[in-house]
Amino acid sequence: MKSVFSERQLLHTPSKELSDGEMRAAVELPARAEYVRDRILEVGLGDIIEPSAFGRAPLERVHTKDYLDFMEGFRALHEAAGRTGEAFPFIWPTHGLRSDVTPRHVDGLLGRYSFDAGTPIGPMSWEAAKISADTALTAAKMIAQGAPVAFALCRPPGHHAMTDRFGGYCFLNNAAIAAQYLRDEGAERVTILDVDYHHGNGTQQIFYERGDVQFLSLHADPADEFPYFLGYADEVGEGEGEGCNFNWPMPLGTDWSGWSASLDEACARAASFGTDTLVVSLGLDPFENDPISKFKLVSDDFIRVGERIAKLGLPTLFVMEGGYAIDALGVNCVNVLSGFEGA
Ligand code: OKP
Ligand code: ZN
Repeated sequence: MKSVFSERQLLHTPSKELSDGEMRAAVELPARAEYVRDRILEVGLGDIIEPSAFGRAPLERVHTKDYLDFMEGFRALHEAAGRTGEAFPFIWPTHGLRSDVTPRHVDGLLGRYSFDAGTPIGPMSWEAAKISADTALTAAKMIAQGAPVAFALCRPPGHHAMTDRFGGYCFLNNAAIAAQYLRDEGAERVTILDVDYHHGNGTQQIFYERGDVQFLSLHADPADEFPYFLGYADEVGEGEGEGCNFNWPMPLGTDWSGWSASLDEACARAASFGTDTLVVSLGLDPFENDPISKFKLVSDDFIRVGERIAKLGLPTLFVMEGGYAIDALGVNCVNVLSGFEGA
């Protein structure tokens, strides 16, 4: 299968993040993508194509214009405030504060357009995020033109990004942008299957009232794990989208037996929805040695993930999300893709 990737996605270089009461070394590092790229080349999975530029239109199908304007203008505001490194939001318009005002100061805007303090944003973050979205769109275009499968090596990841807020290391929702693009190019019923360890709150929010894009997510119980405030089993969609959103929160410590049972249920949902095109939000952080996850999948399990998804027999776009066990990331990611191709 073909993959899409650009080295410009490496321009987002977070150094630290707020974790356990300290500033610790960031985990969403450029090297993540390099390990995956190197493994693709090592096993000869297929060509790696440079993304083409799609411009703002496909981003505006998912994100608000004011959010995209903020992201585009962030670097100038950040530098005008005398900063050169990375910034962290630290105040949000929560209950009791006004959410109908847009501050001028960059710190106010950071709060308006984010939902956590765990996502360092630097001068080049927007550039990298834009190219990451272009990577998803370029791979989606291959599917729209008839390819049975394609892999978007996206980084930074996307599934936490909401219509108008960044967070969870995500700025643009690559999978959502790709899914909407596929709809606009003629797919009728798209399913996004999110296998990342963390709930894809952004993707869920974006499509929650949509009956044409189904969202299925397997993840750690949000009562115990980020993003804490979304991803529960009773979130089933609203309005036209009622019955098109399904969550499989699982206990910490879940291994292949529990996880694959949920995957089977999710695959049954994809089939009964009448899905014509599948987008997989491919997080590799359910891995047993992932530094920020408490699931127990082993490297070989990822081959089975690819095989199970292939059984759906659908045109499938894989979009990379999380996964932080850097030295195993290439193997685990390519195991899913090889498992899919070998099935
Ligand atoms: C992004 B993706 C607190 C760290 C909070 C946020 C996790 C974002 C995961 N110690 N981390 O879904 O892999
Ligand atoms: Zn994750």
